Amino acid sequence: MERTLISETPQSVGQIVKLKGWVNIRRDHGKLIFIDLRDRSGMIQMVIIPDKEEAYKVAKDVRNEFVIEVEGLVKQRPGGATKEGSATGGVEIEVEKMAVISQPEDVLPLDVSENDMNVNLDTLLNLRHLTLRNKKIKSIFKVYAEVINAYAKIMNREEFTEIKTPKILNSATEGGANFFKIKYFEKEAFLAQSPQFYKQAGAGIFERVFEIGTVFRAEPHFTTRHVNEYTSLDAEMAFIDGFEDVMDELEKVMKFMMESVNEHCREELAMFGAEILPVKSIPRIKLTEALSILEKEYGKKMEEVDIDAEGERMICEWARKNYDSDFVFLTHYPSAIRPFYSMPSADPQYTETFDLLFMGVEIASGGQRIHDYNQLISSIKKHKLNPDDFEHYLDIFKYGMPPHGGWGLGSERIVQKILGLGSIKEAILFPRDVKRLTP
Ligand code: AMO
Repeated sequence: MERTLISETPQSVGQIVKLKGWVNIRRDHGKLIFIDLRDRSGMIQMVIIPDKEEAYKVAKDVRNEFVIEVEGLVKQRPGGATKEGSATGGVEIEVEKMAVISQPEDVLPLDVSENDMNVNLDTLLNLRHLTLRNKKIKSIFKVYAEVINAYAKIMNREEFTEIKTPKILNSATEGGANFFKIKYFEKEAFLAQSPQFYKQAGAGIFERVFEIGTVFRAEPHFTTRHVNEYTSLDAEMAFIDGFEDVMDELEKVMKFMMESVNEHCREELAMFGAEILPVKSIPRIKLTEALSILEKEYGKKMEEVDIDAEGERMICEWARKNYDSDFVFLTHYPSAIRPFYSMPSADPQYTETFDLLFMGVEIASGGQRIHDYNQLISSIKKHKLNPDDFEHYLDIFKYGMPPHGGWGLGSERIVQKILGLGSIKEAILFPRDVKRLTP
């Protein structure tokens, strides 16, 4: 008999089906044994009665997380209602045959059958292979997959070509100190902090490129929004008239992404009590303007022209109040705090760059890039870097490069914020932080 998926059982009422999956939980009521079976498509309640002697014998030894195979009759449940804490809804299985495929070697260190698992972050991550089996925790990654999927879909629709760029580099892309140095045969190399140089090269070839790729940051701090390895959703587009074009495009992307999650992840959003506001026109505010709003409305004064995590939270609160928007662009960051490749504004103290904030946190950075070879060399020098270290990057601009710009968008922060997760690490299957290289 072919395997039936749990989600397909409502179409098989009155028939015998074969199911395979994990025992989510087993409950005994008098002589009856109830098992909630879990497979990739859902969960279903099964009943084993003593009359089915062989199946009953097997069921008596079955515990949570056993992998089993059953054959049984699909029956309409009385009232057709979903029983709280159990499974599928309208149907259940009256088991005829049961066999154990695989069983845990050890006593389970925790129970993953609960709807809300009350464990601390360390336990959640230390026992990741197990905790990820929990329905609610697993559902985070359904939303994650939808975010990635939607990104690829909209980028393709907008005629961006998907590229993959190297992650082992001979120089640090973003500068600063947060790069990992590695031993590369006889040389030293760097792990890519972003695909910046290569996506710009891509824009000089394909006009429009995007990448979904792993990047590495040697951030030494513990925060709820930093990890040392994350998946960046990058884009670069040529023939722009200014960095407004880049923001227009990113706005389209965020709108599509939020609509897709809303449409395809209803159950997952409900589990987290999450609500996504429709994305309208995203307000664009100069950083200097944002700083005066912070000072006037929140009594917060920054020492420099820059914004910190608290300021970002406040500005998002302000945008929600004044624009009914969970998103806000901050624009025109000072050149001193932006990478050397950023295009200067008419007032060269500032740059044609932006950050996109979402529900209190920065999720993307981007802007227009310098495309003139000589201007780029002088910007490298102005940032106290050595043009000799950027020989191959500079080659991109030697042979005709159109005006271009793009963004880097942190995929995990989007999911963290949509679902209201306490830490970004909850939105990563196997996260890496300063102390964590396992599991
Ligand atoms: P930036 O360094 O601002 O820009 O990074 C872009 C976005 O990546 C995410 N991000 C992180 N997520 C988790 N952990 C981290 N340690 C971390 N660091 C960054 C954030 C951030 O907004 N090349 C430029 C982008 C560009 O201009 O195209 C860049 O990498 O969501």
